[in-house]
Amino acid sequence: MSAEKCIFCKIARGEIKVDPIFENSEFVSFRDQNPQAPVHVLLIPKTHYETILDINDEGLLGRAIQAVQTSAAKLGLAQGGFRTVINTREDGGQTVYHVHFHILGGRYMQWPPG
Ligand code: DGP
Repeated sequence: MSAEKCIFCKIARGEIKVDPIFENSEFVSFRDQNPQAPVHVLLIPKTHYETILDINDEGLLGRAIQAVQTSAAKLGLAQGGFRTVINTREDGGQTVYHVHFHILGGRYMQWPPG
């Protein structure tokens, strides 16, 4: 999927409007359209990487975790906790090929996931 047509690139460029939970020059987080928990937010880098296997910026994942921390705090999840998930390729259940962190909370998360 090219960055031109990628749905999350369109969100990153502001071509598709979302109500951001957190946004800076590098990341934006917004609510998942198909929530799997009372709180379900996606954090994306604005740069297009299909999967985490394609990330060549070694600092990006650390900065992404900082953006997850800020998003979770804004969502009121920091104290009770939450789950962060990155699905990768087919067996990982990835459907949108632009790297994204799921932030799931508002209920107890079972383990193992399905
Ligand atoms: P994954 O299966 O890990 O690739 O998750 C993709 C998620 O993205 C899925 O939970 C649904 C969500 N999603 C797909 N398209 C859109 C969209 O246009 N807007 C929003 N808010 N979420 C989307």
